[in-house]
Amino acid sequence: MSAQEHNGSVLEVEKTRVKPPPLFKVILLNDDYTPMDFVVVVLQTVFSMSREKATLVMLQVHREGMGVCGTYTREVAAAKRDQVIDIARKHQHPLQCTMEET
Ligand code: TYC
Repeated sequence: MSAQEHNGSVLEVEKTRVKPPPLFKVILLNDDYTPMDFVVVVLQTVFSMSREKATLVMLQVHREGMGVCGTYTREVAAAKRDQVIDIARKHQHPLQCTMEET
């Protein structure tokens, strides 16, 4: 903190800068059993993707083993990861989802 003269009065200048929060990728993992249509609906529901975008991401995961669904702050990423895991479990599919700092 430093003092500056301004219009005859002394102002304290706050120099502390807050760091931007760390960001986390939510990553969807491939498996051999979860139906493609189910994955598309999950991506549309949890990540607000269009059907077209969700289909592209699902196919990328299917072909390459994993794919990024989006990048969020820690709490939002964790909530979305948990939502995917919960919906999959409820429907007895082995779909897995994880998060990783960018
Ligand atoms: N590989 C699955 C199948 O052939 C489809 C799938 C895609 C599963 C993406 C999971 O994250 C996933 N039915």
